[in-house]
Amino acid sequence: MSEARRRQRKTHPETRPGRVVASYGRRVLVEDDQRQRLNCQLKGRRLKAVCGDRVEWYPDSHNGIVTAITTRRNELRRPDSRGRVEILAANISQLVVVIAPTPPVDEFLADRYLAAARLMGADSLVVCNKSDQGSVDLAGEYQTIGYPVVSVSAQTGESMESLASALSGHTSVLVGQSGVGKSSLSNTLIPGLAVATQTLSEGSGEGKHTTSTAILHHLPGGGEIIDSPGVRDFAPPPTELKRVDFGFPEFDEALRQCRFNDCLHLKEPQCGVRAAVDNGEISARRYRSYRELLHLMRKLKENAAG
Ligand SMILES: Nc1nc2c(ncn2[C@@H]2O[C@H](COP(=O)(O)OP(=O)(O)O)[C@@H](O)[C@H]2O)c(=O)[nH]1
Ligand SMILES: [Mg+2]
Ligand SMILES: [Zn+2]
Repeated sequence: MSEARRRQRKTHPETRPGRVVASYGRRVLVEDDQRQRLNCQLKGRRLKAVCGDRVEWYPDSHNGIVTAITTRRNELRRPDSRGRVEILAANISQLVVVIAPTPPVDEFLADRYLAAARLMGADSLVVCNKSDQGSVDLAGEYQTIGYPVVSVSAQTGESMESLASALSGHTSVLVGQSGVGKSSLSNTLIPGLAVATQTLSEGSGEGKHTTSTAILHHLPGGGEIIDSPGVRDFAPPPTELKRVDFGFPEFDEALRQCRFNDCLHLKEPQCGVRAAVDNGEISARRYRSYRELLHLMRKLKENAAG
């Protein structure tokens, strides 16, 4: 019997598509096409689902059974303290990097998030929050590079409609340093978020662990946000050294001029990127950020190797 035939025979007649909107180990919350949410069990030991997964499931007496997970477009991963990779969410289409006048911007961190977005195949959006406190130079720099930037205030509500429209049609995740206003923005964008989070942790009886679980929310203006403290604090996963430059879109043109295909743009002769830095086409600050990220990836690799 062919593999396809075997699978066909085993498929439950009521199998239908769904979306994982929260995951609690062997138990997941699945949403159907009518946006009804119900508890499901994962069928078999080998299935592992995360928030954002597209799945196949069928209803049984009380809940549902998830039988398959559709191939992921991408994964939001984070290396944990022991160097293992934890998958926080899947199928992200847009990473929203939040910066603000206060606390002082960690420029390297913001660059790193934007690089991670491109490396994982997601669009990026820069949100400059706390516009009531003034502007941030880095936002202008990002605009010059070509990143979309919106300036908003979660406090006064200024330009929140522009943000809502930039989120519509996307599955987004908000990231950024502590204190920039990610929770405030989420609470403004998602009516009832604070209440929903509380109810979920009470209902599951899993206490503190549950509040760090990623949850997918629909936005009133269209689009979805995957939210949790865990995903907000995500760090880019280890990346092949030669791929790090892909995280800096304004290098694209210049790196085609490098003499060597495996040029890391450090001390190699005839490097197009360094030439572009010298003549001002690439900012020296972004180039330093690139070198810092390269250095970080090298260290992560060494740690992983033991
Ligand atoms: N002035 C001003 N303060 C804000 C704004 N958004 C958030 N805050 C404040 O910034 C602090 C950190 O916000 P929070 O949402 O907890 O940031 P998070 O750590 O990124 O989740 C809180 O005291 C908020 O009240 C804003 O648009 N303007
Ligand atoms: Mg917060
Ligand atoms: Zn080079």
